[in-house]
Amino acid sequence: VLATAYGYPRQGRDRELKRGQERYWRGDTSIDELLTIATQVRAQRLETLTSAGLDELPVGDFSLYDHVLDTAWLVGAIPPRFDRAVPDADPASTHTAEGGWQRYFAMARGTGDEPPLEMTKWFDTNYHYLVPELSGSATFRLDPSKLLAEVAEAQRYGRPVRPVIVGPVTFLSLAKSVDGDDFDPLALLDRLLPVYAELLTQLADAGIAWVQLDEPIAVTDLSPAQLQYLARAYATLTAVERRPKILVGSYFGHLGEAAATLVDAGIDGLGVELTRDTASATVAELAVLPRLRELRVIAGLVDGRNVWRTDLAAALATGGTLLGLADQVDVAPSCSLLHVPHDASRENDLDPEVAAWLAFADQKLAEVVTLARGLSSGTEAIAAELEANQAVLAQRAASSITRNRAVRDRAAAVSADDLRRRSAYPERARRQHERLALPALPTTTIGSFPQTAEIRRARAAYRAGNLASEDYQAAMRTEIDRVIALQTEIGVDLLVHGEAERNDMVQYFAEQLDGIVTTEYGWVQSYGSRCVRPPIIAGDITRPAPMTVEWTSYAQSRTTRPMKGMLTGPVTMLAWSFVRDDLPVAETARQMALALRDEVNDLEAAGVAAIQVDEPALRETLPLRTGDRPDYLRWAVDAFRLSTAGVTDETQIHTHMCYAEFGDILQAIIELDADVISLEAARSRMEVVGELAEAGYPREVGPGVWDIHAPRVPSTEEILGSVRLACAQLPAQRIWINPDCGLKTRGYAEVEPALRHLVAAAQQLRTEMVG
Ligand code: THG
Ligand code: ZN
Repeated sequence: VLATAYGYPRQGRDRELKRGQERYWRGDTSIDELLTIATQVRAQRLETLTSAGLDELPVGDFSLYDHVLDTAWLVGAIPPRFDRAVPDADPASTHTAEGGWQRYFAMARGTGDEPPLEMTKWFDTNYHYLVPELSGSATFRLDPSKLLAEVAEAQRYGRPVRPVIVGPVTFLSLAKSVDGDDFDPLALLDRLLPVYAELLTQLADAGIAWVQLDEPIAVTDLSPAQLQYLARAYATLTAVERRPKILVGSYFGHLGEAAATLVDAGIDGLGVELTRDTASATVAELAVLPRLRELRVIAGLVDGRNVWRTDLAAALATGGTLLGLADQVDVAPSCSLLHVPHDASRENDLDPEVAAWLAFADQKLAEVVTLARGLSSGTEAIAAELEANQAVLAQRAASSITRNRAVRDRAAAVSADDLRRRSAYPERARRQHERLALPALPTTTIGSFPQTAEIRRARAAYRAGNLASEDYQAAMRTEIDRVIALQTEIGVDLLVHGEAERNDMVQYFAEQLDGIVTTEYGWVQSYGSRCVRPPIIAGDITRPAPMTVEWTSYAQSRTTRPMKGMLTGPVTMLAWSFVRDDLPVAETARQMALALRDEVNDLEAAGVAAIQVDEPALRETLPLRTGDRPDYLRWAVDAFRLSTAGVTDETQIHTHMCYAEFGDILQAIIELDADVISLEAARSRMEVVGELAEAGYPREVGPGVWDIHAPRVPSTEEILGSVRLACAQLPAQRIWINPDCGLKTRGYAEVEPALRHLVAAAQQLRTEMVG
């Protein structure tokens, strides 16, 4: 029984790589300096993996931007537009050539003229990958330089090395057609497979015994055609004469039918997820597999995407069941450790009780090694570890942090009435319109205003204890005054206070809620060089004091125009945090919703007439298998409604969503029963409005008319065009005019003119409506 892993965090313990990347992109260092930092980070990783005691080292998971982009490069799937954008790069150039790197980063970040590859969520995680672009005429060509160099580097550590590569079916399934919707990139499989075949031979020549081809797409609902592609791919690859043994990696769920398809195709091994949610399904699927006795199985017994210590005894029991079934059973985390921070022992400010429950990447490696030892040598060999583990789990289960009687009682008492507004929308709308007295086609923004260097400095100084509380308050109030004055002067109808006091929209609330801890060093890569520190929901959630009421009331006191209260919704709070594994997530959502409900009600009591509860992540945590979706959408919608339904008819509830295709969840969006929803729409030319109209969306909507993710200012004409498009599909009385998303990443140089254009468009349309 070997201990191994599929991947490890790649930004470096102190985010050295992030700093190196950003310096290089700014033009402050050469590519050689960046590559030197990358080499040091890889050495640090290999050091960690070997000294943790792994018997077989994963390699190839490191990346200077994204592993899907690396796969595109590996197989030569470079869109022609980037050949043109970086013409100096020799088309055959490898990562070792400067021109090659320029083109690589052009694909990741764009150039002056050429937008980058699209970015989207890696399955249901919080990691974003770059979407490969393929046309029907795409050709492939192997460039294994990066992988082979990393293999050679890892082989110096004296242990077997197993390259981990995105498999061909997953790669093509994640790619996007640039030849319209009728072209399915999977049709390119036969052209792609020879490149993978050639790679296998080169890896064999490099002394590689096992290669891992990851096919996480196989844990989603596959069509019969996709299953056939999977069968064809692995029948072809296993037929390659000179090759390492092929292990197919899967994670984020159980394999279903795909398991038998893969094994029938002749693969030599299978990596399967066996964490608490999937263990029983996976064991059942494996038990009936043909040829299981000939296979190597890597058992993903340690949850690779959450931060809790594993129940070692339970994992050993699952592993023990497998030992009777497969030829060789090894142990690993369930997926790459990319999704968790480095080292829990580094956190100094955590409640020591909670700290003992945590396992980040380094602690997970130790658990994997312990489990492998227990499975090969018997439980006596790890008696001390088991005992310590049981003590921690028992302490956690008995802790007052994980069970708060009052919270449990309140959650249990939630009734259907608590999820329902007092009146139906038409009556609410009448009262809200009377109270707010806004013009037709009202204008508003999504909440945040630019976070200037001055604001960041004040916040940092306050946190470091170098700015007195009163001085910080004064600085933030001055900023609020400024933002209000600007909106008033421009003529925005429903104002916001600008959120200068907030860092991250999830972290800000997490820091003020009990039952949630935040970390000092718990960085996780989000995309490229960008990282987040997800809060950790450790126990039952309570709100010790109002969180936003002071700031919002102050802002409202400074203007006669209505001010919108701004909150992050319960589903997004969970999606962007590490959630508990000792309570159903629906229960945690309900606790979060109750805390937010109190905040919403307090804002209302303070005289705030419109309250926005953002749910940008509602679509992102949609389960991968369609069968699991209704249940998720039920509790997610209920949590939103529980947060917002406590107000009177006169209080207008807004919500906001972005970064997603909404098509799959239109019905859920309607069921949220928000009075107004603002949605990202500028890039797709208001497509979502048509979808909403078709779905019978009965309330108000603000389709974004300004794509704030791009550094450009839309003209009044462009905005007019967008609003006219929207009004052609839904009644103008139900349309709002607003940007796509918050403005915190933009500068005032863009925000001011863009808001002026937005208001000018609204005014012109109102005149036309009267005339
Ligand atoms: N907050 C949280 N999670 C998120 C988002 C968010 N997940 C999805 C999406 N938004 C991810 N987008 C980003 C955008 C920017 C950054 C991170 C994720 C970012 N991070 C800073 C960096 O790496 O330099 C660090 C930020 C910090 O100091 O906290 O810029 O909005 N929770
Ligand atoms: Zn947004």
